[in-house]
Amino acid sequence: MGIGGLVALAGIVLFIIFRQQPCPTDLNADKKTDSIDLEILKKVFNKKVPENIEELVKYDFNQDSLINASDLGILISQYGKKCK
Ligand SMILES: [Ca+2]
Ligand SMILES: [Ca+2]
Repeated sequence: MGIGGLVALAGIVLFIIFRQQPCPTDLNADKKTDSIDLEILKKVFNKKVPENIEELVKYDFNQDSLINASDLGILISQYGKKCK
């Protein structure tokens, strides 16, 4: 395979990765953001996110180390939307 083939292949791989990027607000991974995700966020609402705690990092959509109204707002902005 020549360099052109490699570049084409890399492009395809990147395209697939980009396409499969999950929605951060889809917390139960059912490909949409809805009331279930809202309930999940409620359980961790107002918690601080210590560094290196993977469990909580996924709820902190704007990565400000707090799970609060800002993150709720991001979830609401995606509410009812399907993941691509
Ligand atoms: Ca969901
Ligand atoms: Ca946050």
